[in-house]
Amino acid sequence: MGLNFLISIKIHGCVIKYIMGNERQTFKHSKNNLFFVIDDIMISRKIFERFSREFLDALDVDVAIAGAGPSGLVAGKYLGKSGKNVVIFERKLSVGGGMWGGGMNFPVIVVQEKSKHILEEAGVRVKDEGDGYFTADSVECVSKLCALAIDAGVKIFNSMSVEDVLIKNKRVNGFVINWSAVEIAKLHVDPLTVRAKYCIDATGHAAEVCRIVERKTGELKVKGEKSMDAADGEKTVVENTKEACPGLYVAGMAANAVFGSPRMGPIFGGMLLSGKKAAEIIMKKL
Ligand code: 48F
Repeated sequence: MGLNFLISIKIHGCVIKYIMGNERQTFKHSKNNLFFVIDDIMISRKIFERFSREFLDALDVDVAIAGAGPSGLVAGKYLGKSGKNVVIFERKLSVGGGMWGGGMNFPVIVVQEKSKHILEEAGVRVKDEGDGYFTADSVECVSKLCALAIDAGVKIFNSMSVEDVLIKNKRVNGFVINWSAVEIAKLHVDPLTVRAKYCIDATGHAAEVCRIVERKTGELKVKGEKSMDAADGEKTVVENTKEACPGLYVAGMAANAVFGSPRMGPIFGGMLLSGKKAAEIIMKKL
């Protein structure tokens, strides 16, 4: 509520009503019609006001996730669905990480029987190709996994990178974030900090958050991923989904990078199951 003034002007039979003050809006009355007249500054105001509200809500959360690839989106979805306050920071403008391109840019991914339910819960049309192999359209997968995470209440901030962690009592207690544009332009701009009860590194092959912890605290050793072996990679990515150091969990390809297991290419069942496992472990602790 604020102080508002109503200004009413009649031009060529049209009554223009302009409300000045906090509730600023312009309406044009013409005969029985009411037209909404767009104010450029109101657009800026609405964007900034909503962003501010949502960003304030993200400053102190249950779970903060770095990376909105398949493992991060799935972890977020299950945590969000259980009522936890979850935020994902994604460096790029787009979510989905390495899922969009399927295999070598053929926009199809492969999943196994035991993981296909995660795609089906999102409404993805999974095709049985025989012999235990199932396929899905990679663009459909990203779109629907993202929609499911958002519908579960997860807030995704794109174009924001995790550049450090918040450490308290030798435990990871949150992320230090900055605009990706600042990072890319190498501008000397100090970041902001968010607190989280639990953090997940879902940054993919680079395992960026774990590498930061390794470099700055020495508490963690990132072994580095091994060459392609789909069978072993798919098994180990789920096994490796765990707490990498106090307060910080790893999911997806980051888990195999930290614990020195193989990559697996465009079979995504392990990514989905890893995201789900990370969420389940953290849900038990919250
Ligand atoms: O790479 P990505 O898709 O990770 P994932 O969930 O899935 C791996 C598969 O895509 C594929 C594979 C499956 O067989 O091997 O590679 O493990 O998604 C990681 C996301 O994290 C973002 C990055 O832009 C991508 O969207 N990311 C990376 N570093 C940061 C980050 C960072 N420091 N801050 C924020 N986002």
